[in-house]
Amino acid sequence: MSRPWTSTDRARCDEIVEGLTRPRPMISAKYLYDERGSRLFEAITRLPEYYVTRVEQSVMQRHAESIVASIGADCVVIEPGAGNCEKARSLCLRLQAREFVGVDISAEHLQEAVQRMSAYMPWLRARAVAGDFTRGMELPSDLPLERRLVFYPGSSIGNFEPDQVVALLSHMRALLGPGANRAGLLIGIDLPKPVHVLQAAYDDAAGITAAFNRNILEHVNRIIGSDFDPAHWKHRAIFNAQHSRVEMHLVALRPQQVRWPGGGRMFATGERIHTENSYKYALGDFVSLLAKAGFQQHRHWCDEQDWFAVIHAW
Ligand code: AVJ
Repeated sequence: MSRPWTSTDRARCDEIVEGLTRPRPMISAKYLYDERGSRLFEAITRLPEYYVTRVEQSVMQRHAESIVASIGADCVVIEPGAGNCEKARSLCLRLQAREFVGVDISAEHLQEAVQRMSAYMPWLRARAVAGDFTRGMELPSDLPLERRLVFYPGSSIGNFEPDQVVALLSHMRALLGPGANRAGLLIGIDLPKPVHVLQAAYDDAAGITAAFNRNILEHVNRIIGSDFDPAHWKHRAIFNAQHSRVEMHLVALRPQQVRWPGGGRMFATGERIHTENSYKYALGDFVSLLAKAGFQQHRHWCDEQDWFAVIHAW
């Protein structure tokens, strides 16, 4: 590695090792998204079984006029976890937004995506900010305080624990700035639906989600210097009805010793590492969380099967 070792690297290592050495081992879902993981996730969004992206897009398309009318003109769109900015691009176009700020941990790709946006919409001032919004990042100091809209599509909020969600939503509300002139929050929520649909969406026939899940081990190997062999782990997705969430796990296919500098642990056959929760909120439950975070009013739009909701809250 050519990059100098930083205190953030240290914190990441400590966090991962702490999770791996628990009686019920886990790795935070954010480590699914290295370079390869992000590419695999994009492949997931095109799978026939993964309805999430397609249904959200169809809701945004079908109800575009009404969504745009609800939000209003002259917006400053802020997107945490912007990635390739594809969803923001069509939103900014429809809204005829004034400014766009994409925030993401990996700034390189974001920078390119943001440049493509400005090329496509010459009137739009588009900028990239490197940062982790869950840890409180800084927006450009010259960003207008008026008419701010936080855009959080894709049901990404479903990856957080319900007890973190209110804090996160409050944080988003704080980004909107003071005053009554806020444009609000536009957020995508994946709703509860038949278990076989969820099961297929998180365990597709082509095995892309399995590769995506196993790839977390290669990412972890690079971060903490461990020697996980992904071939010795099987992908498992289960719907936990009690918590209304899809869980991803990696199941050990044989007994194995995994080592890393300064430690390691034994895994027995069948032992699992929990890698992701994807919560499915009933609309009313999510609206209560929004209210707790200070969003008193909302409008929402769904597909005809009520699989996915796009909510505008303010
Ligand atoms: C990016 C968090 C919305 O939970 O559906 C896709 C991630 N995990 N397949 C989701 C994911 C497995 C995805 N989110």
